[in-house]
Amino acid sequence: MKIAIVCYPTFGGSGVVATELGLALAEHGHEVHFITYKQPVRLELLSKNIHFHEVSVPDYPLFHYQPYELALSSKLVDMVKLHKIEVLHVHYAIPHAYAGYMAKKMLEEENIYIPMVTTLHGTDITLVGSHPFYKTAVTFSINNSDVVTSVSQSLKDDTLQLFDIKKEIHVVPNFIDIPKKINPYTDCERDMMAERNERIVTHVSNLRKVKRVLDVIEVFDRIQKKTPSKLIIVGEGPEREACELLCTKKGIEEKVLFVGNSNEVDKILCFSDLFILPSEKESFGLAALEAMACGVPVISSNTGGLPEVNIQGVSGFLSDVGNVEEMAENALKILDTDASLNNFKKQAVEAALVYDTKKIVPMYEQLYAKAITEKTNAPN
Ligand code: GMT
Repeated sequence: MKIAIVCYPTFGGSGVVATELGLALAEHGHEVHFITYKQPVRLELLSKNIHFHEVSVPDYPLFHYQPYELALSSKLVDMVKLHKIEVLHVHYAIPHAYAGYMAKKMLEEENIYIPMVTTLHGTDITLVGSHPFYKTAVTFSINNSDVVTSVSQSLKDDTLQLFDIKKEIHVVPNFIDIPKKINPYTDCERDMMAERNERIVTHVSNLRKVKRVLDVIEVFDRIQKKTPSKLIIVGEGPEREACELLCTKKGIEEKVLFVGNSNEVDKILCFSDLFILPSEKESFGLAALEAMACGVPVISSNTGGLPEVNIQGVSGFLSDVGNVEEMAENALKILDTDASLNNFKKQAVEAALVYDTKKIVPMYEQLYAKAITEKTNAPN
């Protein structure tokens, strides 16, 4: 199949999933065209099956806001015609599903009928999309997609509750290429980060309020009082300064490393002993799945799709949002002895296997094939 993927090219989970999907589809022999404003961060190699088309929005002084949707829909039309693309897969409803719909309509004027698959990722529904400023357009875009998928059952439930949805929503969970994650590094540079007797605790996110990074510090503070440890915080975002201040206030600044955005998350995870994700909302929690795939047990909140990923008492533990005391107690249960830690590490990998690329990507392939057949048979 010839597939166009529209996504955010940044460090966010939706862009990561879209990129990994494109790479897996290309490995299966499909021709994949990424269409976005920048080459996606995890897309390092272009190849025979992988193409990248940049959407440029020239600055024009009349525009207070540059019209990205307009440029994207025009680019989609041009690329579909040029490369004979058969299916559009847009990740994140805003504004991608809206631009995709416009592209479909423009193509129909030329008797080209192309199905659009929209994948809902979370914040496009729970945080931004349900805002009254966007809700009408988001509802319209979802209802006018040919296929709608959500990355967890929890997100499907939220979408049905928040919007008036007339389409079936297929749950296609996020995934990870587990074999690529198992022990990919021989030179774990653990010694650069911590002493031999110290446990390494990690958090990866975009450090937005919804991630409750201050809770990470609170949990870590309680851990480090009981067992020698270091905290590594990966990512950049608006909460960083408040986190640094809290570390200083608690006198633990020497034990907390802020490493910023990184392309070496796997490397950091390979020497981590525990991952903390105490988010306020999380439709899936790809970061938790990545940690588990690298053999890192997870302490998380029990919000949204996290209970579908992190299994209580198996891959880690879940607590109510904000219950930092319980999170710390559970963390210490995991870190208590080498035997308990090794057990949780093993179980974390096993729990992650449910979401291996090999199991999930065929679900998308089947949806594409069905959508293409239906569109070819009965254009509307
Ligand atoms: O919250 C983020 O980290 C970014 C956001 C995004 O849009 O990229 O992540 C959302 O999509 C990810 C991939 O499907 C999910 O794993 C995250 O749980 C989800 N974030 C939220 O729901 C807050």
